[in-house]
Amino acid sequence: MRRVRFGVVLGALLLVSGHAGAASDRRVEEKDKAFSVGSLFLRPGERLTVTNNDDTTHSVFIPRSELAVKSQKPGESISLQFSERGFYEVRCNIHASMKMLIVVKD
Ligand SMILES: [Cu+2]
Repeated sequence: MRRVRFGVVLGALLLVSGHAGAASDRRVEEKDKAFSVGSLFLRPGERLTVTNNDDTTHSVFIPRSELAVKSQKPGESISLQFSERGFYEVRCNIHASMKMLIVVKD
């Protein structure tokens, strides 16, 4: 009986944390010269907002894509839309160590 109860509670916790993640996944922060997540799943057509919470300028680009380099001063946000399925490496043109993988799939 105890085991069953534990299983139910654990299931509920996983569900809640999954929802919380999904709601905040469309926003990424730049802080301490790094993206706040290493990788992210998006659905085709979804937008991703990248906010610069550093005290230095960042300059986002995606190698081998048509996206122009988008510079962001401290406090500024940019919005990226991913309409095509695939893998995208988002990088910073100023800080070579900044990398984030975006996976766009249904
Ligand atoms: Cu940067």
